[in-house]
Amino acid sequence: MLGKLSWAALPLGQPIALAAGAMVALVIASVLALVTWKRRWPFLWREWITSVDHKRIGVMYILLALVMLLRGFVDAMMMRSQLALAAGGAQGFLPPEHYNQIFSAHGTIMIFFVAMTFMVGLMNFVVPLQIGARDVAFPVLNSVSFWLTAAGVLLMNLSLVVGEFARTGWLVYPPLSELAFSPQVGVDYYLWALQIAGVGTLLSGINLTTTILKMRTRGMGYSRMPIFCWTALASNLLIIAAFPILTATFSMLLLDRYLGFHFFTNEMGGNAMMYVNLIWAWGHPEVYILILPAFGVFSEVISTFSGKPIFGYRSMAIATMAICMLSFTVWLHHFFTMGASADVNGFFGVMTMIIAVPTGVKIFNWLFTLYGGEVRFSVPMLWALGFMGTFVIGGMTGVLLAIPPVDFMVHNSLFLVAHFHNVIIGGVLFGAFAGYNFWFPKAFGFTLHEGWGRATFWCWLVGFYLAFMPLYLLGLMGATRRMQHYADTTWQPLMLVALAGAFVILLGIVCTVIQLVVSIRGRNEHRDTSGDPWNGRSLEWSMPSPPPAWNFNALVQVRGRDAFWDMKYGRNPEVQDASSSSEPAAPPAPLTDAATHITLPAPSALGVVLAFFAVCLGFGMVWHIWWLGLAGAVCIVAATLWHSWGPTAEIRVPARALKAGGA
Ligand code: HEM
Ligand SMILES: [Cu+2]
Repeated sequence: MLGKLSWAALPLGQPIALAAGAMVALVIASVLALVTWKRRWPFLWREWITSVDHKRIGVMYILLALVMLLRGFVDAMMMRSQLALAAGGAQGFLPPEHYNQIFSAHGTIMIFFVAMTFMVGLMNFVVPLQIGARDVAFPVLNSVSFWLTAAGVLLMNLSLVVGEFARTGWLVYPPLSELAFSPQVGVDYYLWALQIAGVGTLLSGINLTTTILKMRTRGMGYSRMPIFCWTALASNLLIIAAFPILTATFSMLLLDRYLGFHFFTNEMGGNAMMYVNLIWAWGHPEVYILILPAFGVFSEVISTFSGKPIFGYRSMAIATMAICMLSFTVWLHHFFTMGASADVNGFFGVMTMIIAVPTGVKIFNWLFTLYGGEVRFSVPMLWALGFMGTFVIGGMTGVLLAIPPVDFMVHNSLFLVAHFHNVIIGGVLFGAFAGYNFWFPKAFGFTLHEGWGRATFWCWLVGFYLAFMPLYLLGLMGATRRMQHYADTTWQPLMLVALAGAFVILLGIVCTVIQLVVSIRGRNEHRDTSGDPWNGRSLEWSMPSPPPAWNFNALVQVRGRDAFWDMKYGRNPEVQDASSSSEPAAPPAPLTDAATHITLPAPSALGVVLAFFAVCLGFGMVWHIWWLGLAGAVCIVAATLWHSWGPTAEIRVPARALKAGGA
């Protein structure tokens, strides 16, 4: 009846996991109790859980990412402490089988549920506003995407208390992840959680791509889209192209594990190297899925806080699309040591270095945007400047790794760990924080506290350098990644510096939380009544903060780049492009589509219902509770059909209600 599930699945003998599980359960229980006590369930259900408003969904994605950042960071602190202690004969406090789960969970959570989730959240919130649309192309599907991501998060975190997580690293390479070497449920948790979340991501990619292609307001030609929309377009095209590869690869591994197939085993014609190729055919585009929207955020932030249009708009858009294409031609640089010929390695090394060219173009464009601008050092701008220095270092060590002979020396070492944290923290995470501080007032109607924002930034910046620069040295000294202890005690001082750095980052995380709390409590002093706290340039700043559910009372006609700047100050000669010269420079005329009413899709429970059944499906399959898995699958299909053929619920907002909404 319960498959492999028994009391033995609970971590009763592991005090750390038990305490962590109890803590999480306590926090969740108190939140639920508080909501019940305050009688907020109807409100939460109606306004958030079933919301199909892209802005609310974006906010929920970001909240989820911030919570998962805490979870992933706890893992990081444990690993850093372990490695600070376990030198020479010492074994530290984490036994190997536990340590292996921690680095696997850390990597998986940070990539899929922090970086990815944060970026998808930002794109959801911002893109429709910037292109002048009322919502994404498929609002209900958007909610489904979010809830499937949340289902993946829940399933993966369940492994903390029921069973265990994979011990294989965040990409579960076979043959280690095959049944013969990982007979427990860890790899299954990983696979089902990411399959479910991955479907959500793919749907969201389709949704946002369609939105950008089809929902731009009148006059918003491709060459007038804000750069963030260009990067979002590139990122979502990559999602559409890459995520099916991930799903197919995981499906093959699932078939190996559940039905005795031999795609990636060492016998019966299986080939583990095929897995490594496939997973990186998704994996390298994935890093650009993450970094491109961050580049977009920096473009918006740098041009806004320099008071200038972005320098080299056209080259920026072209560089973005070039990176998008090239990202599919470099995957082999992740396994130069696997045994391809020198020619093959050479080809992929050169292709990798070529990507540095469009990236360099971007860096220079940002520098020239700053040059001669009236630069304001507000919090989002600090993140952007911190990014420029840090990311360049990370990029350069990346070029080093792209040289196959060098990679043979430092592959699988802490040098590599330093490199990818250098680009992921210095690029994606800094971008996420820049965007969070930049668009927060738009979402909630008040700005975040400046002082605590600055403190957050400096802690992360200093903490990052302290925590990761030593890893470059350690890597060159021979320290490998994924090791639980080491014999060479000369490594220990650098490990201690890295631990100190992690503590400084911890301070940064504490500052983030304080910043949020202080800002919410002082929201009346920090009200943004103008809707345009930063003297913004694109359409999202043209409406009140927070925007009404329908975004625009009247859809606008766009006559050039930096559309809102135009509306405020008239045409800016610098941003005129050839295609617009024939149009008269009249003030933008609102289109009167809202003469009688605006139609909005009604809230829908489909997303949360599907997520519930998806968790049943995943949990059932992980524990071989076949009836539960089957029931989950059948209910998913049934609920989808029921929704598709059911009546379409809509809300009509009459025109006279719009005046209250503003602009
Ligand atoms: C915030 C501070 C962070 C610290 C102190 C930290 C620390 C670490 C450590 C100690 C490892 C294990 C290295 C080893 O195997 O020896 C690791 C691995 C990893 N980290 Fe982080 N990390 C942080 C943030 C992040 C972020 C933000 C991301 C991505 C968004 C990330 C992604 C990864 C990945 C993918 C791995 C590889 C896991 C594996 O080996 O399978 N980390 N990190
Ligand atoms: Cu790569």
